[in-house]
Amino acid sequence: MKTLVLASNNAHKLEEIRAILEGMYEVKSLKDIECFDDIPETGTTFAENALQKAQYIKEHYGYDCFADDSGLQVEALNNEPGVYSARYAVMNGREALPTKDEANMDLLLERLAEQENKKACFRTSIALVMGEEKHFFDGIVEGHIIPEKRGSEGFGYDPIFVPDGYDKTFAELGAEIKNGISHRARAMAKLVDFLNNL
Ligand code: ITT
Repeated sequence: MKTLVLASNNAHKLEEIRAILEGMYEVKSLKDIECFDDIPETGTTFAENALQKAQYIKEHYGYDCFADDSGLQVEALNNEPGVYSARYAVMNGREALPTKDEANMDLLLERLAEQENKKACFRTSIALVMGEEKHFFDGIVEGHIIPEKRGSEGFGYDPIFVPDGYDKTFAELGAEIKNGISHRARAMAKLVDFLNNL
């Protein structure tokens, strides 16, 4: 069986993609290939960051590899927080309190309070480095930001994001619905489709 490395240690992402590619590819994590490096992620777009991670593994460890990078873009804030979604509050001099996710959402809600346009989207880019080839798969889910947090499922900005076509946040809708329409699910489906057709 062919081997692909997923350049992530996120157990949830790994489990999900392993189940989908079962019987076709053996999917190894960074831990499986004994990579404990601090892989650089210095790009200004999701695709650049994803490629940087996947290429690093190909160059240093020799495996074909894919990596993803995701985040939230808010139209009225010049597409902030974007590639800085995970570090938004801390990068702006805030403490990650009571949690990193709470601090990120609080800052975003503050900055958006005066704006009428609440449009936002989540984006994922996946980069696949296979032999000499590079391929990209993008996923997007459009929606808007609400002024208060609602729901307790999911992670990150889920409690303040309502996807188009729904009146509940991702944190209220839960995993089953979210995984059917999310940016990550859409990008992953394109990757799987590509691999199935090789
Ligand atoms: P890796 O170790 O795989 O890099 P990560 O937590 O950095 O994991 P992502 O690159 O997928 O994950 O996402 C970066 C940030 O964007 C994440 O920390 C969240 O704040 C936000 N984000 C991404 N996808 C999200 C989602 O589905 N729901 C809510 N927030 C999300």
